[in-house]
Amino acid sequence: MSIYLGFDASTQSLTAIAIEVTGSRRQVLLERTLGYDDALPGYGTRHGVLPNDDPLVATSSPRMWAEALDRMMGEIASSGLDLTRIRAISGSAQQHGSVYLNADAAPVIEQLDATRPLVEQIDRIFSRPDAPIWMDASTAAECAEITASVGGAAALARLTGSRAFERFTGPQIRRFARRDPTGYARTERIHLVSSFLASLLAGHHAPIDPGDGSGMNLMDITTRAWAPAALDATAPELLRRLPPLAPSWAVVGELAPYWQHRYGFPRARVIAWSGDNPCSLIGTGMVREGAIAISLGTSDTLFGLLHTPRIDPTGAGHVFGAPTGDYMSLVCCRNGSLAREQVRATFGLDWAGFSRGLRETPPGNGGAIMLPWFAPEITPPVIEAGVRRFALDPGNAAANVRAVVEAQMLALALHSRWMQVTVDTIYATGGAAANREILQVMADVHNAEVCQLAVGNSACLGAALRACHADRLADGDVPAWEDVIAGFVAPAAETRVRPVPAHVALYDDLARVYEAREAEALRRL
Ligand code: ADP
Ligand code: XUL
Repeated sequence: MSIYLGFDASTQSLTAIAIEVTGSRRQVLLERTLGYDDALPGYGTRHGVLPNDDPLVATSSPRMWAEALDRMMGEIASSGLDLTRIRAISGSAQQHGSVYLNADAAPVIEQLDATRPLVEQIDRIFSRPDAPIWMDASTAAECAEITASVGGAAALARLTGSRAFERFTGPQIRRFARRDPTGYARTERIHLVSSFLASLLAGHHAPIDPGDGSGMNLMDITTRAWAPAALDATAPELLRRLPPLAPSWAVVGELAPYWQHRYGFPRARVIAWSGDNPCSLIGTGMVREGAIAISLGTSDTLFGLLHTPRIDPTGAGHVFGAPTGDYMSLVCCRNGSLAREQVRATFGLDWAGFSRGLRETPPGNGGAIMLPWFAPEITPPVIEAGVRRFALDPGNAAANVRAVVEAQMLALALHSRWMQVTVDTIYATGGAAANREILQVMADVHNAEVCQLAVGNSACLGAALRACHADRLADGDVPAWEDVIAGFVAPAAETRVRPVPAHVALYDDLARVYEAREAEALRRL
């Protein structure tokens, strides 16, 4: 029996999934989540983000992520799972966030003392105490400078797969190098969240995979190598500070002695970690072109696999590397779960009450529309937050519930048109995919059946499946992705939500109105 372990270090929590793969016998053996705010309150995060007076700034704590990993490994060790059967471990992490390490990092993580907690030992390895994360919107100036330096937004998108985005790692590095030149000078290695956590597991600096590397505005999307023009436009002597790029199935090394001696883990293979969306691509079974998945996590994302890169001419979407070696298209809206939660909190509702609001209001909301920019938005780009309401009574709970969900689904549909995929089925994942009323709006807006998956945390499952794939490859087998995901990535048939033709027609019209409202609001910004 072989066991594979996957982690997902997402914005708000760390999840672990252990899967068993023995021939056709495939099952999830363990699934655990640790929410940062509640499990590690000493860091003072809210929804996984450190408090900051500037609404454009969003950072988190790399120490907290490390402590969460240490604690989760301890929990897995005492869960009764047969650790000796673990063959490989991989992970998924929120994308774009960056961790800045000094010259002490390499020797410290190589010689971790198994008698002391991890977090006590890594205190002095950071050249910057916090890590900017994907919710940060403070780098507009750096984006403009990088764009100008590489010859414009279209040129940067052709080179790296995306125009410059505030949350992408390159603009974040530029801001750090400029605001804290001493800290930058002391920085020996800049990791993504994914490669940082992989490094802690392996006991040495891990590489970055093309799935997460393409979220930096630094990687040549076609050659999957660092792009010199982008590096030069970003910060001095950047190349030597970046980890190498390696395929998503690269074996980083063996689990470091710390984990073996402290918790009794075996010398399992550590496989390169990737971003949560690339991992979700695997965990939702999007291993063929022509299907899409929508993840309703902290961010709302829509993505699908591409065999050849296709750049969004409107500049809203991204092309990333896929962990299969192909590409993936992606649209990301920041005002996802936290916007839904804000409406819920305003009216004192629980999720049942939120769903009731959707059931009690007609599709189309009687013409009421919301532009749900509770926080700065990524798609479409809105730096100054502010919710807009059109014919929508701000005091009407049910109408506001419907308005936020309809707006989110219409925005995802509108800004994914460039992908040119006609879908008949959408796989829904992420925390809010548990909500059937939300999925009904998704089905009606996209005119597609919506399925939930048996394993809800597709990013974490995708990481475990990638560990299995890479382990088999390293043994000389060349497994087909369909075979890797078989038995795990199955739509739960009873959860299928079908579009209602009358609602589809209505949303067709509403989409045009929404598009016009959005365009008008963007013009006024
Ligand atoms: P992430 O992986 O980005 O941390 P998750 O995919 O775990 O996020 O989703 C967490 C979110 O799921 C919570 O912030 C919450 O708003 C949302 N959620 C959980 N249950 C429901 C529900 N029944 N209806 C709508 N949203 C829900
Ligand atoms: C994708 C993005 C988010 C984060 C957090 O580009 O910014 O989806 O990966 O989940």
